[in-house]
Amino acid sequence: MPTTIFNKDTIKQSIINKVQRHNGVTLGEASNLQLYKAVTETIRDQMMQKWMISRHARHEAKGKRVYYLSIEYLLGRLMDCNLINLASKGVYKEALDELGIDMSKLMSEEPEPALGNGGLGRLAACFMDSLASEQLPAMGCTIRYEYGLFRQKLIDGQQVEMPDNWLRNGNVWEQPAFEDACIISFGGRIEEAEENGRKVFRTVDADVIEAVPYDMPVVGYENNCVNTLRTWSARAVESFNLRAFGDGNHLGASESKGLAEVINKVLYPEDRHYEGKSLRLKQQYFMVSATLQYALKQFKKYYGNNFDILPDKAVFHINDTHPALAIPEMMRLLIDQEGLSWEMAERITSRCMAYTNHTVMAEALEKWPVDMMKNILPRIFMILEELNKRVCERLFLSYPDQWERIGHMAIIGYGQVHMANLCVAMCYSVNGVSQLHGKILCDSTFHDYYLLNPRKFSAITNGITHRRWLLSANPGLTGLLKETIGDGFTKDAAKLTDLIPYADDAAFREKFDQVKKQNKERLAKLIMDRQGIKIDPDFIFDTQSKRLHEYKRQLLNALHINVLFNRIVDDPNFTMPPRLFLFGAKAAPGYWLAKQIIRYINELAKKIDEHPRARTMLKIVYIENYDVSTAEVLIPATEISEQLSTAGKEASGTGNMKFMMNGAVTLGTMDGANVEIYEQVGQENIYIFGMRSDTVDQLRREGSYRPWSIVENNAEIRKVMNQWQSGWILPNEPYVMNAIRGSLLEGDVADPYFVLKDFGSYSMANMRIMDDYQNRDKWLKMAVLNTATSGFFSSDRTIREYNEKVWRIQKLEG
Ligand code: 26V
Repeated sequence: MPTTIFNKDTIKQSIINKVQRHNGVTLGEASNLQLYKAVTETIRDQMMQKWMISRHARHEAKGKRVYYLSIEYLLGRLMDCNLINLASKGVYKEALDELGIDMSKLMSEEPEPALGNGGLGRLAACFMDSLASEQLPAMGCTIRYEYGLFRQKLIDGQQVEMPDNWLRNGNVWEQPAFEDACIISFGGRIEEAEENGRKVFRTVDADVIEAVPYDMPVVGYENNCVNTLRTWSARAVESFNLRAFGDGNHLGASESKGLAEVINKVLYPEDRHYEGKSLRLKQQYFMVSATLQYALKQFKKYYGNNFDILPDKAVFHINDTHPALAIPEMMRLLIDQEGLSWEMAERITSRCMAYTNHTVMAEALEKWPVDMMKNILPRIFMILEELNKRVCERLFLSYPDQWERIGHMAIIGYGQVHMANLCVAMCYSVNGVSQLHGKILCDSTFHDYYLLNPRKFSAITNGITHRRWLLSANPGLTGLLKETIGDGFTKDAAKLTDLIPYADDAAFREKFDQVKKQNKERLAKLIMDRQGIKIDPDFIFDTQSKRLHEYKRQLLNALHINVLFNRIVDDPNFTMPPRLFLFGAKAAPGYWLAKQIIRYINELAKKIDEHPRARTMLKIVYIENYDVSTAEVLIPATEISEQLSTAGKEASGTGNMKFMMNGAVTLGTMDGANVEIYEQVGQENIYIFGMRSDTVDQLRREGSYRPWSIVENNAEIRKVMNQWQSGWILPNEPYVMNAIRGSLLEGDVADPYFVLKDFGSYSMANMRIMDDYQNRDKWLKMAVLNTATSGFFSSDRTIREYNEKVWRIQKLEG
């Protein structure tokens, strides 16, 4: 097929043409936004061409494809990463320079699609990049939220949430695919009838809406694979339009304008408590039903009704339980629409569904009230009941008379539909996201299922795309690495180990340090521009950035800073290397205590700034609105990476990997992927503190932990507790610090995350890290070795592991 060549001259011409045709202005008159559109549309043209070629190649190959179902994709800006993957950054830079356009300014015009909360959504985005780079045919599927995660403002040190209207100026990277629109029904009644001697079910009087896909191309790194991220948007169906669908199932359906308007309006900002909100259930079903209808339509185009081979052609990956309704929905489509028997449908469904768990926090495991499920999705609920009956019958054979055990494993029990049990019972693969997390799933969370079928379970350690988190975010380090070890690592992150010998090369260490210095200055500028706060690039940059959550223990960090402050104030001879503590974290809007912790950190920052000696050694900056774009500047500037979660609670963590890759040294617990960072980098290049997860469990089981006794035995902690009580901070709102103190010392379960218990060990690790920082050779060597051994954490490796262990799809050649 004829293709367009994109070289410097055609790129320049395309940009000039676009501003003329679309905006009726010359290049000189065009606004930044107009220029941004013209440039990104040119890039898009280039991607479109590849997309078409790639689609043809995929259709020819007729291979298996993964549908990665995720309620969140935390994409971040796309312009730079797309250029990098197209291998076109250089030529666009030249073209733009010649046109007198500042490329980095244009990049900052792009609104970031924040269609996710944190780790889970960002992982899905990294996976899309790696799937294309590994040339594996995949479609990511999610919701086209009109409002992404809220924007965080800090007003008087408090979080205030603002809407994130990211689509306001359009989204150049997406393309509607109206031809794949489909109908989704909610509510209604089920009518049973006989057809050709077979019992059939019809939903009548349902509310129906239409799902319309918007597709975003995902380009592989320097290859010809372009996958699709499909985001579903809702629109109201007109009744005449509905008849045109000619679908008997929807007869007597009513239009539902209201629902269409709200269903994809906003991303839920919760990342903690599961809450049985009916709109959320509708969002989940909406996305899942649309995706499966499309997938079956595609399948039938090639293979007709030969559904037996569906598991050889498609695998549906359920990213946490949020898309778990894919299981009963696939059953519904196969039985009600395709006329398969229950047994056939169940066998096929269970052979094409795989599940990843991302949290063991009990309160985050989704359980929907039976009544809600029955009302909103009556047919799905019938299927769940039948599935539950059959699953429990089978469990009874393995665990005769063990009703309590079966009750905990059941899909429906105690008036709720248990989504994790649904996934574990019905998927052919269940995995955790780090080795420790995988072990916890087998040993405790899903232990009874594990005993029945151990081979179903695995652990696949998370990863990050080094293209965004190294090549794009840290061009300085990338340049230095290329001149030192060649550019092999850009294709294969494992080659970063070629850097190991350079840890002993003083001249190289010096250059490495220079890059860090420049990145610190870049961050200092961002903080000045955004928040008007001046920071000194000669301070140690120490960062904790992640969602705000008690188990992640930002409070441990803050408590320790408070102690350092007291040491300085109480002892005029006390000195320490000047250290900047950076925090970046959003709290779920309804998570009151988390929001108070934000206030505490900000009030502590003020206290430090007010003290003439403390401020020469300490500084806190709470970075407003921590998002992907901010992380891309923050992480390369960081020297100490704080990973403080209570052992056993953080499934993996992925920020930890990004910091490591950018040469930060980890100060952390033996939790999640920190354990594997420790194994890769070696014990002398990481600072580990705190209880191990087995000790944490034991202490909790014994119920013997008394945080008070720690306060009694530790004068420094006692002093802080007294400050909190005395009104030293927020004197007019004593309940704030009282609540924080109460969470550590009062109630049924005081200090549930062992902040006080781990404090001593954390404090000692901090002393070691400060000593070592002053030994420049030692420190820089550690920093270099962190980058050099981070290749394992490339999501390319993770994706290859998923493919070997779970999906088994064929790579596209070329
Ligand atoms: C929890 C909930 C609870 C119910 C309401 C909706 C909702 C939405 C998100 C979450 C967050 C829990 C899942 C999650 O983000 N887990 C994180 O996944 C990362 C990628 O595997 C992993 O690195 C983090 O350790 C893990 O916390």
